[in-house]
Amino acid sequence: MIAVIIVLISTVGVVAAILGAESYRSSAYTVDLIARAPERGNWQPRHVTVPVGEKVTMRIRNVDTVSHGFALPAFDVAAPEIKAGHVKVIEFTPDRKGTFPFMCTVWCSNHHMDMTGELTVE
Ligand SMILES: [Cu+2]
Repeated sequence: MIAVIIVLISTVGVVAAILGAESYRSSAYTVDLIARAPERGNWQPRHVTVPVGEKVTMRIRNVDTVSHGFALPAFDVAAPEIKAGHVKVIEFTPDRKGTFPFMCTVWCSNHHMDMTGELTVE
């Protein structure tokens, strides 16, 4: 019993250490973005604020039943197709302040054109 507990504790320790190292490595600035067609919730959040000059890691999770795409033209970054249930990670460093649109690039529903959001760099 004690041996089991010791094994369990050391396993948890290793996992925690890996997770810790992982979050440290992408510590610059991480944004989690959920993709859904407008009638099912749209981008979540629709407004993202990041600091200028910092590397941004964006994790885009498509929790929908259809494919979506992501484009942030101002900084020339995109994830052309994110299939249902998939996650794409993109990285970029915004070098100027302002508010810039991002949008879905896959025709995902009749409301596809409303699948937009804004990135504010400050
Ligand atoms: Cu879409």
